[in-house]
Amino acid sequence: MSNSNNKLKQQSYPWDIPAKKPARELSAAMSRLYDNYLTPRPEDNPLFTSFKYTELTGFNYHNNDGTISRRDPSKIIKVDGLYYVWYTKRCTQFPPKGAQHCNDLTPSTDWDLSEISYAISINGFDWVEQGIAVTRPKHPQLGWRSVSTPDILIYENKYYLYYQAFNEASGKKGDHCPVTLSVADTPDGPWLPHGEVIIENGEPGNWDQFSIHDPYLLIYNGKIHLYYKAAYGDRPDYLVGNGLATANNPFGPFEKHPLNPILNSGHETTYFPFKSGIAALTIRNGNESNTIQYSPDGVNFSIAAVTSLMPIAAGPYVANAFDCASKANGIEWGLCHFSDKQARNKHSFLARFDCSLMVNELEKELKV
Ligand code: AAL
Repeated sequence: MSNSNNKLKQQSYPWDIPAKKPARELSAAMSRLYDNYLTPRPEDNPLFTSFKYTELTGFNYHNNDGTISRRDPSKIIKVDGLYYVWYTKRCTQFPPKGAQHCNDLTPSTDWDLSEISYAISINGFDWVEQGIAVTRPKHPQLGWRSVSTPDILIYENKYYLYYQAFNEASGKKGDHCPVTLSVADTPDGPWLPHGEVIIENGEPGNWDQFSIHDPYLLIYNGKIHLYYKAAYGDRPDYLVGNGLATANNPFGPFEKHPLNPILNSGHETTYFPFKSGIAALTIRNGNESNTIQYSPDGVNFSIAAVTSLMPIAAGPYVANAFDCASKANGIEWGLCHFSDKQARNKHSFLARFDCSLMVNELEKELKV
């Protein structure tokens, strides 16, 4: 390291933090600094980051009367040099009015009466909305009331969109819905709905008995991994867990992991291959909100870093989402949503986040 770098490091720390846990007795705080995080210095911790946000072009930010909403972006994929993202799009005559006052034209929540739209970009800042990928099917087919919160899987040259499918307005009994999927030969569709529930809710009394939300797909060690969220209790302080179900075929059967839930906190799901394991953004809800977690096996997660102002419903660009053995490892940007929650104009809009969660070059070369 050059002298000037040394000087900078010395200046940024009032005392020296050795890389290895010292042999002497330590306070609880100093002891967990070595035990609970990837490295004691945040600057050396590849899973420590802050986040910055940028407005996007192409999404008509200025229609703020609550009748148009874009939220819950999928992870981003790159096909033939173009970035693709899918997201919940609501375009209704009226803004959401709650479960008591909703009807065929008036949504209950921001994601009621929604469809799944998609957009493309060459730089991740300027997007061109392409239109609806998955429409609401006719009553009483699965998802007739709303389809929302998509994520993408590429498997053996086909594209699979997984999403929430509501058969009643969200909020009537709870935010209850299962997950289904549509399949296409190209990212531009046409999308053929499978029409069936792809993961069953848990048995009565189980943590995931009411909903399977936020499907998030990776291929890890040759298996399709579908991370999901389930929640119980009342918003906003309700309990949230994330679970894992795996399959050898995009249509299932998906087997829920016996250790579920595998995260005790978090809300929308954001996962990515990191080193030889899987990392997760644990964004809000729960004792471990505002943390970035790492698991060596995709199942047993520990806190790797604590951070703040995390992207809501983050859909990162994950270069190796379907090939965990690839050299590109980590995430640097993605899309997320912000919500305006005022009763008269409830809606959400997409924005870009940037962060620094890449395995560093040296580690990549050493294949840590
Ligand atoms: C989001 C997601 C799911 C929920 C709702 C829309 O933040 O967790 O998609 O159902 O809220």
